[in-house]
Amino acid sequence: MTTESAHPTNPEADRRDKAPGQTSKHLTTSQGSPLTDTDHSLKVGERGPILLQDHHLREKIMHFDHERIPERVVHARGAGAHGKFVSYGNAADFCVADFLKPNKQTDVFVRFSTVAGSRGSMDTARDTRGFATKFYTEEGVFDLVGNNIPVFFIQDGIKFPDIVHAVKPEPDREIPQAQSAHDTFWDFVSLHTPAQAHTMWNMSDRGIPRSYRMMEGFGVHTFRMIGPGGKASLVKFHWKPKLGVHSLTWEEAQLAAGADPDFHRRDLADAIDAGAYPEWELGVQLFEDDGTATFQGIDLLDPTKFVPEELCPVQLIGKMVLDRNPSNYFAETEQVAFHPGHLVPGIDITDDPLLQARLFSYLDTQLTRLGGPNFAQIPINSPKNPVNDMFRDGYHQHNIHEGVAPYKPNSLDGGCPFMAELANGQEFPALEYPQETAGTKQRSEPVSFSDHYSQARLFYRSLSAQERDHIKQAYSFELGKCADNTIRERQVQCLAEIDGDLAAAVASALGLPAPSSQQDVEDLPLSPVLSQVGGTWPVDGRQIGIVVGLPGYPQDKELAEAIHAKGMKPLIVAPHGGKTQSGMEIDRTYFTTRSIEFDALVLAGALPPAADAQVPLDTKAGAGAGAAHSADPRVVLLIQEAYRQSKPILCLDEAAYGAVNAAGLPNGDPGVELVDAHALPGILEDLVSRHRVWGRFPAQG
Ligand code: HDE
Repeated sequence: MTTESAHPTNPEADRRDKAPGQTSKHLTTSQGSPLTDTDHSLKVGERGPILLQDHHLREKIMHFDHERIPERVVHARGAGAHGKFVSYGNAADFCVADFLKPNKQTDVFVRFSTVAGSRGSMDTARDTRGFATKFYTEEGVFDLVGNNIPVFFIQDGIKFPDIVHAVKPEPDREIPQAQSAHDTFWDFVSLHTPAQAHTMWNMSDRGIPRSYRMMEGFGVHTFRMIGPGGKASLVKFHWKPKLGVHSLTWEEAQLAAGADPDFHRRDLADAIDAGAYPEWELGVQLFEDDGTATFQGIDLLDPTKFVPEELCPVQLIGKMVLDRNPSNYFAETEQVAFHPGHLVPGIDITDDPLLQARLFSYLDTQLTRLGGPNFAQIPINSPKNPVNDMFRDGYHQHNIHEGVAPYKPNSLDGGCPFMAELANGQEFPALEYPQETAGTKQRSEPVSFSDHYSQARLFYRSLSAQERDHIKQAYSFELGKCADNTIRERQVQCLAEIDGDLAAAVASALGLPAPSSQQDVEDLPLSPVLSQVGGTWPVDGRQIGIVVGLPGYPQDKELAEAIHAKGMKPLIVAPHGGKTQSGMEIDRTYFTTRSIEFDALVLAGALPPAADAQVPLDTKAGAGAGAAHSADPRVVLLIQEAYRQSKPILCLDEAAYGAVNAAGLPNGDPGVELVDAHALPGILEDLVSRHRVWGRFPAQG
């Protein structure tokens, strides 16, 4: 077999040829026999029939017929990336895990996902997002399988099939896909009120993230960390995104669902390709393990509760950077198998009844999904440290084990493998913390799990007026899609327990009477840190549409370079494809573009109607109806949408400002400005760093 390069000018193709399963320079059967024709089946004469003896045909079709595996029951739609985690070292004070030692670097693979939709559903559904991280540590794999929302729908794992059946498409017609806006979901959550806090987060802007790169992550459950000397602490895990928490508007989410269903998947891959590597810091909230599993009245074993950062600050213990896209979606992102029980010495579980049920589910589901018990041998799941597990045989066994005694104790294999010992003869810390447990077997829940509303109220009231408006709209939309009036009324009653003003606004949108609260819900101190409004964040990889007419804006090259120098990604939008007069590649045309692609618009020069600005050729041309003919109606639509989505719109000259006038925007609104070309990059950076022009619309409530 030769090893010389088959593709001297194409190293990528060369690399692929050397991947397992691609080592031959020419096409072969799966058994390695050379193939000279894969275009014609073996027939009697030119016009058939086909012969059963055509092995290549049968093998090719057989393999194709079995290319699919069952999608995940939940979290089926996802996107992944490889990266590195570097520990700051400060966690070594309370956790003996090796990967948390100072400056230790660990490979990671992360998979982000939506929960409800099928594998082919749109990315921008209103939903919780999964945030699952696999750390390939030297002491084995540690999986942190969390979400972008710190609270969960249910308190006990036995309710998981109920909530998932309720949110999935209704079973008679299998609609709607990837949406909670339907009767069965609201039926369940309005009856099973522990779900109200999570539902409130879903209806907030957190339910429609702008990007996976701009989401927080949470371990949700309380975990236990074991420190030096065996001292235990309780912890809650947090991921803090470098780019801040940022969300779509509902209009953007809906537009993207049609115009670019791969919106988040593309954003993640593009950012990594462009070198704008997504970053998060890992943090923990640390609580004393005093046997009560309670912190300031919050039951730490109740996964529908979170601990506000104002009460217990997050200590940052390391940084994760995602710097490599997967080479093959199926092999890596689809086959990766996370498990909350994949733990390393120093990190243990607690008695959270949701977490405990998960420990069963994630092994069990792989038997069906990955076809047997050997899924840990699939490369993406394999630990990167040496393994010696004494498990044998089973479907898809790839290892050729040696020895005759895969049992313990044995003498025939010399007693191997031995129990784990550290180099200095000390034992590894035990995987399990020696916790005393006693009690009566019973099916019940503690009284501390019975408050279902106070944290939903705390979350809602901690947000800005604009964010609260979005929540009112989200409930009005979702419940407006329910057909059963009893369900709507019951949910609006739940809202009345949370906030009277919210309940009244949603009731009015639905044409229902505003209910009054029937319970005495506690007013907890607010947590302003929950709001997305008010901060400034790096602008890395944010997309700026530079809209030009043709032949183009004379300084478009300098402008694009200046925007790029600030870390943002300029995209030239012009009437048709090709290049502008200065030689700039045109990235989008008026025909192909949509507002969701941009975080801000720069309008350069006059933007008159292009030749194809006709409704029969481009329906978007009809959307600007009524606008003056001084600007292309597709550009007018772009401006109007960007305006509603509270994005900056900067004009480089009076001619460009004409398009703003044609769009009917009020003069002098925040973030709609005529600016000098030299000042533009700085002004743009400042506006984009605030995520949105929050002051554009007066808040309703
Ligand atoms: Fe999961 N969950 N889950 N879950 N979950 C799965 O495991 C399950 C729960 C979460 O990108 C499945 O391998 C039960 C909480 C993420 O591959 C399945 C219960 C949280 C992912 C499963 C829960 C999560 C999953 C589907 C209640 C947030 C995607 C395929 C006891 C802390 C991981 C698979 C990925 C995936 C079951 C509760 C997050 C069916 C039974 C709480 C991020 O095993």
